[in-house]
Amino acid sequence: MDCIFCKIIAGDIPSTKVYEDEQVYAFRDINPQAPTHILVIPKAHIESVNAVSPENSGVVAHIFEVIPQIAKAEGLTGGYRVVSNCGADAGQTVFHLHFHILGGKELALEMA
Ligand code: DGP
Repeated sequence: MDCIFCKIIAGDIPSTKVYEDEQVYAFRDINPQAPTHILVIPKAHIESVNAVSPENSGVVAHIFEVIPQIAKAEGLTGGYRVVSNCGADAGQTVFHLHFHILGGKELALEMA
């Protein structure tokens, strides 16, 4: 499959890993928008939030168990933001479900 994030999971494209287990992979964003900018992705290819279903939503729940562990390990004691862009209008550029963890500074409040 021609998916950048599937290639990262497979090790065909290098990445800076911050967490991995059977279901989930997390790595540093190549174009950080904050001092800490990590992407958390399911190993199974899911296109976007729109493709989450009863059959695959277990991994999404698992991702939200993993995110606080990563935030703690990264020292994001002051808080952090979790973002998933869904579709072109939201600026989704990689069509493999991913959650941005942004932190390490006081983030702007504008959401749109
Ligand atoms: P989004 O715009 O929500 O689809 O975010 C995609 C993010 O993926 C964007 O912040 C840049 C990041 N990204 C794209 N290609 C690569 C890559 O090859 N390596 C890493 N580490 N990040 C990537």
